[in-house]
Amino acid sequence: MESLKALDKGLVERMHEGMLRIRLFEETQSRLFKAGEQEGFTHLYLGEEAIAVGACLALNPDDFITSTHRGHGHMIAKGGDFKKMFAELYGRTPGACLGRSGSLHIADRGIGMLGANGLVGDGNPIAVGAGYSIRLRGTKQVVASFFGDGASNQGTFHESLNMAASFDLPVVFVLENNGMSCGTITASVCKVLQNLGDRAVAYGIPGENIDGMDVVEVYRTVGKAVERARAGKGPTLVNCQTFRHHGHFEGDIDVRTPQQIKEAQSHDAVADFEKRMLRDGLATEKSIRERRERIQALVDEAVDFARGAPKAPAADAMKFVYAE
Ligand SMILES: Cc1ncc(C[n+]2csc(CCOP(=O)(O)OP(=O)(O)O)c2C)c(N)n1
Repeated sequence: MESLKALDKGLVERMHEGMLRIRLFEETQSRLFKAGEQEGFTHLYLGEEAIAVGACLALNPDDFITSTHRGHGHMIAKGGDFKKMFAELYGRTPGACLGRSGSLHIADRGIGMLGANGLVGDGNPIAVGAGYSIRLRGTKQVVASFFGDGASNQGTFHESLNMAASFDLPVVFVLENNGMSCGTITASVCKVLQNLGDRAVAYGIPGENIDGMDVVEVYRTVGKAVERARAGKGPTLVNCQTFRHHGHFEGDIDVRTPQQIKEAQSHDAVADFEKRMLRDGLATEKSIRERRERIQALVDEAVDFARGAPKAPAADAMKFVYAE
């Protein structure tokens, strides 16, 4: 793999830090959820870390993202706060959405995270709306919309890309192509799975097909698309090939064979990046271990905070449903 030496050392460290933040948060979340500590569902981002981190490092703090049912990774990469996130997953009042959303609709407008989404494919029209608001307000912001290969077969994909392209809106469509849509192997319902970026041709916009396991490739490709969007030249579609390490949600019956799961888990964006850092003299075993320990301590502190926080009161459930 390409040397990391040509990159700024600080950038390499932010890439590693970002992916580890997601990895350790999600591994912990997997354990807690399976132990029955939280209600509802949780869909993990494990394995796909390089996409959220590479894409969000190409954004500015005041840019926006829209997310999916697998949204924790996106939120962390955009600067999400562990305490607010775990409190949300536990349904507690200091949560990012006051404990009302749980995992599936977690959002934080303060960092430009417009929301995870229980409806597959519905982040894209929200991103187009945000892009339109940027146009109306005359700012130089950009929106990155994350969505899956399953979502790319929804009608909202066509409507969103067509509208964003027609109006040259500042949106980057980041397709996370893990080849699965719940228990459906997407290749069985889609003939162009490996090259979903080619669908951009239908909208007259650039399309890319890249290795979503390489944080550097994601950063560069999304970076180019962000620059184009910021310059008023319109949207880009970036298809990132990736692997999800766990089942569709925690506790489901993974339809993949043990062999397929092993194969998926053998592709590891974090471990590969660490090997490159060691090879290129940008980290030592010790510095990697210390970074892991530091981040894990922050995760554990956030879990303790969430466990000890008050539950969102059921009597308030209807509050904030309508703007007052
Ligand atoms: C509109 C809608 N249809 C169906 C579902 C059920 N569902 C939840 S996740 C999912 C698969 C999504 O696959 P993909 O977009 O590839 O994302 P991934 O889970 O692979 O990250 C489906 C069909 C839903 N939540 N919303």
